[in-house]
Amino acid sequence: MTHSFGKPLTRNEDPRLLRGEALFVDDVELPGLLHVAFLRSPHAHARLLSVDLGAARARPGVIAAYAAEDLGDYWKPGPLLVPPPPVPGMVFHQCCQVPLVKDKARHVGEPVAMVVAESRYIAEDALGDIAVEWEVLDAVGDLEAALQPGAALVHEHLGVNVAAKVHQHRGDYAAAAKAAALVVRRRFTYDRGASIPMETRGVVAQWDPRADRLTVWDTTQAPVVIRNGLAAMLGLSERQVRVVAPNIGGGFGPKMMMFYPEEVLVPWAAMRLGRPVKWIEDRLEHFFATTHERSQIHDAEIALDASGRILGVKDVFLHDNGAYDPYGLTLPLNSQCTLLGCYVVPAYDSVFTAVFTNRTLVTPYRGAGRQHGVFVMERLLDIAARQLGIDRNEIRRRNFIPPDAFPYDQGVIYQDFSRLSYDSGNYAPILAKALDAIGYDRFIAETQPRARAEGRALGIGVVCYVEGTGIGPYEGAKVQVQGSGKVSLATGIGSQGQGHATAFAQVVAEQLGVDIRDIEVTTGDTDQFYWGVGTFASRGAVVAGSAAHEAAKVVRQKILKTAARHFECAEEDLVIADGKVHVVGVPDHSITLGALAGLANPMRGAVTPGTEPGLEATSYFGPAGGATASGAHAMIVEVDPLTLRPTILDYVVVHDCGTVINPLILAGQIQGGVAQGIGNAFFEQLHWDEQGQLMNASLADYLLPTALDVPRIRMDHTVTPSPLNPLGVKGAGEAGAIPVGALFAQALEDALDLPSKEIEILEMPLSPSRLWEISNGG
Ligand code: MCN
Repeated sequence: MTHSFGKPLTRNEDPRLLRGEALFVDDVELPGLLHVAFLRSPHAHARLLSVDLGAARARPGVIAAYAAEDLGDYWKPGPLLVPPPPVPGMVFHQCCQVPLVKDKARHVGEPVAMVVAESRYIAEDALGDIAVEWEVLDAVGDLEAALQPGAALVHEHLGVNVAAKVHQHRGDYAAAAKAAALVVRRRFTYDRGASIPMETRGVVAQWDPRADRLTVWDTTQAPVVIRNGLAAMLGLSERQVRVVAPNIGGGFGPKMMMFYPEEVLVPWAAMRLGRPVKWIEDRLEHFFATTHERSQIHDAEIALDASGRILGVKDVFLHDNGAYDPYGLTLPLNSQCTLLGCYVVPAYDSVFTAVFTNRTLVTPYRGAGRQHGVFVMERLLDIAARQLGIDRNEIRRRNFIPPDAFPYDQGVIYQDFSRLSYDSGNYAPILAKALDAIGYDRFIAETQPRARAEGRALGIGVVCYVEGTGIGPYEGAKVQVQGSGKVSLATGIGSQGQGHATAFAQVVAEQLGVDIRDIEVTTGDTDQFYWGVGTFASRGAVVAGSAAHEAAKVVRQKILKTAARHFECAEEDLVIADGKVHVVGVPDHSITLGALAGLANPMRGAVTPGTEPGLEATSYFGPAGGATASGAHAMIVEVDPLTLRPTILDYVVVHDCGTVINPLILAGQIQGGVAQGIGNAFFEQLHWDEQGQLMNASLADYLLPTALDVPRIRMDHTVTPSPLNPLGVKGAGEAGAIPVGALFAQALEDALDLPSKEIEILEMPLSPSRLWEISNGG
């Protein structure tokens, strides 16, 4: 058999992407295509008094202009995408975004009016013709001030800015704190960043009156969910809507949001006008209108005995929700659950308050709230280790969940609404490998003292984390052997650069014995695969990969059955390899899979009762629970004593994502995640003024790491297969990004020798100027 599963094969999809031949949404050109521009609120919080579209409508080349009242019955808030978790006693207020502002704008950039014109230029010019009267209100930005009596209200009818309050606890934290030899209490803050995919969002929609069908090309991570939602919102049947998510230049979570106003308005306009309509987000719009992530304030404490064993953790935190909450509580719930990390925490008491603010909405962004939990826990452990005089790695070792304790029940409700249970793991070898690879002992004994003697500020950091991956509910896959001998595989998830076309082909190739170059994978087209959920939570490999495996297994059986009839032999005597089947020991006498597909779909005679024509199968896979990946990141950093600019001298990732499908793709995923993590830890931060105006909404002002800032990442893996899926895989898509903040904080503290001055880094992200203030006691 041709084995490709587990091999570092280059990606099937790359040649087309590299040659610039791949279809992205903006490449969709259709006869009679119209273009859209949106008038957006310039205010963070303002009552809309009037909108006058007269002059815009009169501009030559403008086909239509719409405000909220023009939408009629189609004006309604979008759906709640993720219902609140079943945590007893929780509070949750649902306030979903509307397509166009009707009564008041709740963040800068919220769409107020839409102009459809013969070109984008004309549409943009017409925005200047629209007269809007506003009554500007106080903006809610600061999380703590938002909860004070008398604060301006984002949603007046609620009477508060509380979007949700969720308390989860197990064990008796008060007793743990009372019995503790040490209790460390600190305030940690994690500030907002934007997601900056190379490709911004975009939608093209076409209504075909002959077929009564709507086709929508959308930069979405969840085409099936968009199809279903659009059908409901536009009064169509699901069969009347086709959503295609073609090649997408990065999604990272925000393109999972369902629905953005533009995603509904563009198809609606295409149906109403009977002409195809396109909207491509520009970068400025992206900063205001595409979801953000990150802002949280944690007041956390850890109680330990004198040997450094954790007795309990308490955390009270605020989460910035932005102006609406269609995404439910996924983010703060992830923070709440991921804080527990790789450790035995006998008592846990955590309560979060999600706060409405006059800022852009938040949805998951690579890591999806997990960064915060890891940052808080790893920082608490660092501080506790220092105060107890225990080595920072040793305190982690002493608290690791032991390998024989899995499945490990964490006793809290997770984002998939099940009780969080780690399926498998073995953390000590991961930490040992990371320490070894980074040369920890030698660095502490020799390198750092020598560097300090030379006046150089070198520091080392090592942190551990878990990543909840591979959650349900399900994905499906259809595998089909064509008469040409080529194999097709279709699944309902979309791809944004993860290499699915190759990795899933490797899964199928393992069963069907074909070259992966002969397997054509289609993702993100609802006409190709009807059911699905989406690409998020590092679930593609686990859930869609397993569905592909199951479907390929059934096709393999069909191949064997058909070939056994053909050769008049037992199925057990057959070998499938190199796209052919032969009887054991007679490789020269073979039949191709294509010929077998023909036999399975005969033009004469009869198909045997109980047999289906063709060599194809559709299977679904729904995991019983998430697959918990884990890892350790280690870094050596040098800080310029004058500018406080850090340079990463070495970076090591040791990672366990169970069985690996393609080590090359995995390496790319980790490398990309770390680069994003570095951005989030040291470069990317959104700055707002008191009126809720975003001050750095451009790539000149919002800093991204460049190739010079991202080092070569050295990687190693351990393999603890997941018992919850047939491949034993765990996800890996977010692992690179999750622990980088915690790692930076530890390594920078070490480099600047801050503990000797009793200075701690308790916030993310950092910058040279902020580091200067912190190290000078600010
Ligand atoms: N993989 C593997 N072996 C494993 C695990 C994963 O070979 N044990 C491979 C998979 O087959 C897949 C890739 O690694 O090709 C990522 O798989 P997985 O971890 O299952 O993640 P998803 O496919 O669900 O992708 C989503 C994940 C998330 S949540 C974010 S955010 C993210 C990420 O992937 N966004 C990305 N990686 C990204 N990469 C690119 N280029 N662009 C994005 O938008």
